[in-house]
Amino acid sequence: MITINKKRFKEYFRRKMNNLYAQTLEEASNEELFNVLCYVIKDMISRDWEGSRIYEEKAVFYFSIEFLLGRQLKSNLLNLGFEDTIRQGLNELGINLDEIVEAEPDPALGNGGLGRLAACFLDSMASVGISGHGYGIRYKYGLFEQKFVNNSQVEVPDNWLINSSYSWETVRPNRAVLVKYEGKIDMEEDDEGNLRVTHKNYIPVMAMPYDIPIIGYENECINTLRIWKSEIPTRDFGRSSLYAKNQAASYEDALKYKYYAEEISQTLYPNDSNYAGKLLRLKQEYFFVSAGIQDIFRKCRRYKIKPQELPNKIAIHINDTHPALCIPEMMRILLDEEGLSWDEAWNITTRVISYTNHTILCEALERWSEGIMKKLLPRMYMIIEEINRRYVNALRKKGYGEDKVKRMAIMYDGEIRMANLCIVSSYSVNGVAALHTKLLKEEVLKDFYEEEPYKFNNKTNGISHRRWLMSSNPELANLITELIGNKWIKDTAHLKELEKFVDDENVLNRLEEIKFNNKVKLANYIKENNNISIDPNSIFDVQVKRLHAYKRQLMNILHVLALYHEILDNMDLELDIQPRTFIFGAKAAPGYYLAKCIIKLINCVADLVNNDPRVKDKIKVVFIENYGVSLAEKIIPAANVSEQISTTTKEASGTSNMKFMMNGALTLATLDGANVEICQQVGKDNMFLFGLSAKQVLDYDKYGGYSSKDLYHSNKWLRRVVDDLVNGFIPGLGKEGREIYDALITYNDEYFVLRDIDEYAEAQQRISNLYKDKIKWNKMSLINIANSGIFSSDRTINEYIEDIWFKGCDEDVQNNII
Ligand code: 7GP
Repeated sequence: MITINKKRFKEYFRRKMNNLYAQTLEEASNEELFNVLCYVIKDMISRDWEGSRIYEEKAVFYFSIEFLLGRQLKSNLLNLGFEDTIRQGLNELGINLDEIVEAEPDPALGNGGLGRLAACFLDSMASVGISGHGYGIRYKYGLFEQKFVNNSQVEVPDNWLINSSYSWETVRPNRAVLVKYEGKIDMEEDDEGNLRVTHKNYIPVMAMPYDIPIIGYENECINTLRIWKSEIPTRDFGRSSLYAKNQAASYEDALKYKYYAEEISQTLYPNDSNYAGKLLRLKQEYFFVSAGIQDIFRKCRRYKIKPQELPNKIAIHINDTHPALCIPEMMRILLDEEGLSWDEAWNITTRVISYTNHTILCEALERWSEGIMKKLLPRMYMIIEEINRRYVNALRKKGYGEDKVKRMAIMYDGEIRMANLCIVSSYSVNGVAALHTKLLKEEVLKDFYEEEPYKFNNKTNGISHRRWLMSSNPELANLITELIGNKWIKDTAHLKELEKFVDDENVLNRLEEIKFNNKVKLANYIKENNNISIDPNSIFDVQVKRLHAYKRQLMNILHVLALYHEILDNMDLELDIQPRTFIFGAKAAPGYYLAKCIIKLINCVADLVNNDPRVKDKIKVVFIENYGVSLAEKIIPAANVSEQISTTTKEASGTSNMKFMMNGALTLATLDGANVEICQQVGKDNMFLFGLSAKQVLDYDKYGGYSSKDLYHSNKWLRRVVDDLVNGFIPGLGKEGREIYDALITYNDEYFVLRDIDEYAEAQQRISNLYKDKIKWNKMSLINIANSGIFSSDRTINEYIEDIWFKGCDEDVQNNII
């Protein structure tokens, strides 16, 4: 058990400051204080961290091209149980812990949902106490920083490693591995008739591992997130490092080679749910996959685990298709290095690898051109080709028509379809919410589901309640513990006990008070950073997530515009409008023009509404710049309304919906993604539902029948707000308004914004009415908190462990296709 003593901590802290910076505490900046605190904590956990690298049970390796970690200090202190002692100790040294917390860089090594989920999963794997580790990329630049210039988004590089290192990480040069690109594959038979595969003339890149400790909640389990940095080989990897010597004959060549290598881990691709098909991205994917799989084999060899034992000893999980090359890379090592036969290698690989799908949007499905794969990764290409050949043969043998074979093939028409590769080669394929999994089975992956139904399963997403409730909303967490004891911390199902207090006015008032305090804090932040005054007594109505047409921020802002008209039209009547603050936070992918136009629209409407004295502050619009994990921790505890308004069927799960609910916000939602399950938990009377059903959307998609133009012509208020986009009503909005208008009218409103907006406005009206009844509102809020326990990522991870990772795959249900 790691313990801490205040007096010794203070002494150690002073000494460490002196060791590292040769200065006193008084001279140190907040950044330096953070670094010192971080090293002190690392020293304290080092023994447990080392110990956790020895496997007694099955180890899980979670491969993800993104880990959106957020700051680690507070969450580490919480999990170690050190926060109070360290806060007091620092206080006595004249240092404020909260200021140090803010000095930590926020590693934004992810875009949104998928990357943040991976971070919550690491936290939960450690907290439920399994040996579960992450593999990813140490991007030099994380997700860009967002600035607004003249109301438009401008991207600034996120130089989070400004001091070239990150205090939580430990670099391990002796664990560096070599990743090979390009070149050519030679196959020779040796004297005994065995095929020997050699990769010649390749370009070697060194993968340097940086380890970040992942600390479990009060359980001494410390796992590792290992992220790789790309470099030119600086140590001897045998014959391979010859490349650097021979090829880099001139200074210019040497520079080119350095650039080639370092570019790989330079930047995170800023696309959320969108596939770009860039060569560099494929290099990145192979880079961390190859390094990780080699690393796993090195560990297994060290522990004398034979290849045949792997399915009982390790589980490899691939987070979406970006790490799909785990499959051919594992095959390569088993075939070329371990000397196994194809059938043996295939048997092992397909009992180790499991796969999660995160989206059904077709623009997100990865398809690599065969030509690119063949040139960049010749051995991967050969192995994928062989998997495909066997698979297609097997399908034909079953007598399937060419249409079906075409749909299911891994390689078709010059392209490699990574989702198909993953489905064929994994023993488990899961969606991330019940509705999403149903759509995978019945629509998107129907052929595969019919073929191997037992592979498919659902794992509804979850969030770390430690970060998203205990750490970001301590007042609420304390109230909960005061009311029901602390069992809920280790098992969130206990939150249900809060329902006992649903008629307790005293408790309801305290809930309201806590929410109010959080709102005041957020209002202060907004005043300081956006210079907008907002009233904490108004409803805080929040939509924070990536900007994407399917998430329909557009519907939200068009409704604001409609409210604005309503206020102006009825000035003499002094409309009884419940004061509202509409809060947005969203980054758009830099190349996503429509999304950027919507950002501009929101900012321009904000200027218009906030500066019109006739509005008398009844509505305010705030677009908080640079939304990310750290801001989410400030915003979510302060929300009254959670906007989860995607076009039904398009949002696979959503996870902010769960965070808001757990913090007592009421959800305004379509029955999409995990909103469906939120509704099952709280009942439809405790949220605000609207919009098309999944079936209606699917029917429109299949059979047509929707005309946004007809709606536009038949609905007066709709026509008015849509016309505002192009008639100069919104100052500062130029050609962006036309772009949005065209998406809605000329191109028939792909995401049914105009189709759903009437019902959305009605639901908003219900919210306004209900907010007047404070007791009722607080009751609903309490019911939401009480029923949010199921959305802890501990529950999700336990399901992955039980149904996938530790269960593994019986040989008799495995690859009965090939
Ligand atoms: C997201 C889904 O859009 C979101 O609904 C889900 O909650 C989240 O994954 C976690 O499962 N998908 C992505 O972020 C995504 O596809 C590609 O990103 C880089």
